[in-house]
Amino acid sequence: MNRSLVRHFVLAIIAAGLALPAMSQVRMFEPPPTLVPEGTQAVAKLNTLMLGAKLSTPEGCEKATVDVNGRIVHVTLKEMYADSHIFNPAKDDKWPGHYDPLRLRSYGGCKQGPLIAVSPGDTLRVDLINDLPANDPSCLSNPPTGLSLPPGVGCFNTINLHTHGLHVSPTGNSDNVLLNIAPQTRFPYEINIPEDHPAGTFWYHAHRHGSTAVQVSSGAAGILVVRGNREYTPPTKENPHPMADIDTVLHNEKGKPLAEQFFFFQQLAYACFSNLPHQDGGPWQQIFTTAGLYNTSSPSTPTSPANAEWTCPLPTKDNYATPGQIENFALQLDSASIWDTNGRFTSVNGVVQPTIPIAAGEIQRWRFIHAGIHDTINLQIVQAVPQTATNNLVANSTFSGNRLEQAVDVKRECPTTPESLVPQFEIASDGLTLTRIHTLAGVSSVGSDGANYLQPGYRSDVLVVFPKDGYYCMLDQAAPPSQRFNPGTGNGGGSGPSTPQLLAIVHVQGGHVVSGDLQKYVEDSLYAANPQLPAPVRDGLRSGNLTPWAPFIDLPKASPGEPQHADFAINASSAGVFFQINGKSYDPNVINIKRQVNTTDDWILTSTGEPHIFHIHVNPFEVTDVIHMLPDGTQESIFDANGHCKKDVGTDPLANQYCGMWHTFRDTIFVENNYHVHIRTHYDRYIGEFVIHCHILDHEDSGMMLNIEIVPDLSAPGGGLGMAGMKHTH
Ligand SMILES: [Cu+2]
Repeated sequence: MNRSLVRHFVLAIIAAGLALPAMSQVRMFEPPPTLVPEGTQAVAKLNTLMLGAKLSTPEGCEKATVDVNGRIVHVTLKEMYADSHIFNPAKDDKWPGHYDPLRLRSYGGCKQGPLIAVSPGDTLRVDLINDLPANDPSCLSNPPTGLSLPPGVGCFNTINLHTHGLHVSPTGNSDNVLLNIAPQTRFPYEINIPEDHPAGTFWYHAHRHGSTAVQVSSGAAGILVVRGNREYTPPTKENPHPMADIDTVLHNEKGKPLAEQFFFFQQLAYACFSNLPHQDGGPWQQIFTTAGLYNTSSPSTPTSPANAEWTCPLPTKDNYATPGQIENFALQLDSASIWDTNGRFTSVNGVVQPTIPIAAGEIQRWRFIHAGIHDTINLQIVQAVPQTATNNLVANSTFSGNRLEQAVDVKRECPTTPESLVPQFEIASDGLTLTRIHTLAGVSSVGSDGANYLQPGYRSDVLVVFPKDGYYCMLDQAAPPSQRFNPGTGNGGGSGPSTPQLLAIVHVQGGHVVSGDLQKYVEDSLYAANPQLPAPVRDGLRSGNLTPWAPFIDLPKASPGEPQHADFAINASSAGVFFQINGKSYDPNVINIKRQVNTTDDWILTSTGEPHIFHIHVNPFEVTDVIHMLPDGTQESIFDANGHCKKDVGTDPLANQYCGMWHTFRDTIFVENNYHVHIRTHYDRYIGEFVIHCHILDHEDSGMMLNIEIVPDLSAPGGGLGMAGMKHTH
């Protein structure tokens, strides 16, 4: 640690001691950091854009800037190391107020980047400043041995920016993830959002191959919301499905927009290292845990430091403890089980287990964004048992201890039963409005049945309403028993925690009691609030029909030809472990798939060995079917003729997360073993080179990615690009 780092660290300790709340104090929900535009014209526009968003300047945040001038939204965004803190309820945490110190690479210096709001037709300009140190040992041709970097992983200070889910150009200085923005340089992005772009919940994150997981798991990610004000207009012969935005329907009878909240879920995988001076092989080799120092020689036995919770001791002159950092890919990220064992908590807008207030009977739009890199979040909301003066763990937000210790309290205070469950009324997935409200409800012996299954990269917009006063728990339900991590055997991991985890507390107070069916209450409220709609359209709202506001209904049949394939597998041989799609690890110099613009393809997605998560840039896809491949060789759709999950779906408890996806449009999808996920996509409008990859981001960095190029004309020389063979050999 050099002198200026020591000074920063000391300042961080002082800040922790003086400014942070005590352990027993409720941590209030914080909206995401939001930019304040300069200039009156800009304020006027942003006020209409950022409905209800509270301005916030969380500690540790360096101000990014935004300037709105007509249709141009100009954001200056710095990726930098910044010091901040995060709550850690572990009993042995020694930091004042249980706030561990962090030093993370992030956009704007907050634990997440600022919320960026745009409208269809806007130009989003982002001046991305790479303020990370130029001295980057992970980028040397011979990196320090202590980093144990797998092939292709490294250059942790080289960055770029991906607008996840946006339908924009993937080339030049638009949404181009093949760029390498070097430390101490600046890059101007110019992203033209088409006039016909759907409104919805999107996000942005670092996507430079080899450093994506390190950066995203440390906060180089933020919310990108596209707001729309296109009112319903009746179809015409020329335009059978005019674009209309669900935003124009989500208001009360007086026209006041429904309050909305963003939940940006992060899995900040920080560890505190013991960096000995002049250590052989460089720093970042030893992680403090409750079972001693964890390093690459730690065994995989249940009692090993490799399976123990990470700790952050107060620094002394002998322990050489660092703040919480993300610097060692192999130790911190590259494992299906690490998030379940490392003792870290999934945070919401940078806060661990915050409390969010809401009135009974108030319908709100909650926008969930899974910005983690590896672990599923099985999101359910349940009513807590009544809180009293002597029994007030939920009311005072004083669940203490690690996740295993908290699990006992969580199960007692937040029981998951058919009676306690609060349904979620999903109106959009991956930012795209659904054709009908998808009700997430129902509890089985698995506990997570009917949960909102959020995989890394997913977004889900839900309407929520709480029937009466009291405390409610937002839970990350446990993975199904067969998928839980089992130390020592190497089984499982990744599909959720091994015990239910508390994500947030909802405090319902005031308002009015809702008795009876909550779905009917929500649908009737939407009906009552929208008398301007033609009768049949308005009537549809009363039965959950959102088709007029869904940007996509059904793609026409695919163009002639064989379907495309993406088969994910981790292949081990004597030569090493390879993360591959279609038997190949990522090679930036190869175009793996070339297709023609304005054509439509069917794709079949498969995973071998363990599940992976398919993500494609630029164009969303339609889920056309999910086929179960039975051991006897027969194949069976999980859906019935009406697109509902068949009753007996699966001996595989992970397959139920496809229920509700039939013919929905998405940009990211879970691919379970022994299932064929059928999708259809139209390569609309944009040509150029972009990527398909596993959204388990440590898999992506390790090679689970391929290049696809969309060309003007497949049958023309060079794909019709005019300069055949200019760049790539095949
Ligand atoms: Cu994967």
